[in-house]
Amino acid sequence: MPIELSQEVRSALEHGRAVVALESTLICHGFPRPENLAVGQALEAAVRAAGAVPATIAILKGKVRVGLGQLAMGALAGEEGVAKCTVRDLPAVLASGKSGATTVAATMHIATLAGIRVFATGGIGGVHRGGEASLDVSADLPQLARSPVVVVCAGAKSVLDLPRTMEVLETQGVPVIGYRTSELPSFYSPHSGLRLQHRADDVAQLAAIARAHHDLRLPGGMLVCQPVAAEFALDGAVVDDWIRAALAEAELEGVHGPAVTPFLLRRLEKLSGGRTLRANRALAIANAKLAGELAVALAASGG
Ligand code: PSU
Ligand code: MN
Repeated sequence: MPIELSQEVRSALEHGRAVVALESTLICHGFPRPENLAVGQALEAAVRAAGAVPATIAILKGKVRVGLGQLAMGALAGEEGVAKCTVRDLPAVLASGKSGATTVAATMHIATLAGIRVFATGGIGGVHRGGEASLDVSADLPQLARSPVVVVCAGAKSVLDLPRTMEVLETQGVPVIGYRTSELPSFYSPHSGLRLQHRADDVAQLAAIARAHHDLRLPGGMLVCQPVAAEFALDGAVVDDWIRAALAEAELEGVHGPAVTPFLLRRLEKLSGGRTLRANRALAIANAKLAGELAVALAASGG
């Protein structure tokens, strides 16, 4: 198999220790350089501080890498034009011998191959606004129905159509658990107005749900949604105005397909004077920490 585990990740998995997968699209397309490297490193540090081993996943020179050293992460973060790889892109990018950043969907698939069961990210992809006509629905959603990984996120951004995103998750049988909330967070804001059926209020409760999910042998994953911390949260109505402006620009410039999410993130950063970036960073780090704590709790109980 063209998949290389770092020594540290391999050894942790062999000994049943806690490991947390991290994605690389967030590094290559979610944050601008040079801050992206600092974010990638901060996510790994947060996982370590919780007592787990971080496994950042990316394609480097045609190889799937699970666990990047400092050098590899630095090279990836500094490289321009790294391909954004969702599942359908993996075969061609691997065969080309080039590098690629993995989205939530691609990272979930690779984490499962490697035997990793907990994954932290910022926000998942979902049904785009107008998706009922364009059919622009992120591959993250069907992948959540296929790969048995717990994904810790801050919900999905309100650039998406959140009610339809929740409908697809329900249809696909993906459990969605609010962490200390009964409302779906909308990434920059803790609120969306959408109620969640299930919540956990501490890591032990979360681990109990994850264990039950695993024991049931459900074919897919589970989503844990943690709201952004209050001091970084942005007002939902204000963000919505920025989003509408950013979407209008995307339309005007004819941006579509995989370029949409990175384009909107850059525009929101400009429109908010950097506030969306700070919120994004804070929520991703908090998710890495929670994923680390969850992985430690699961490892302590033998999975
Ligand atoms: N959400 C963010 N930042 C990101 C992404 C999502 O706030 O960088 C990335 C994730 O890797 C996610 C992908 O899997 O965008 C979804 O892209 P698309 O909508 O093209 O499927
Ligand atoms: Mn898309």
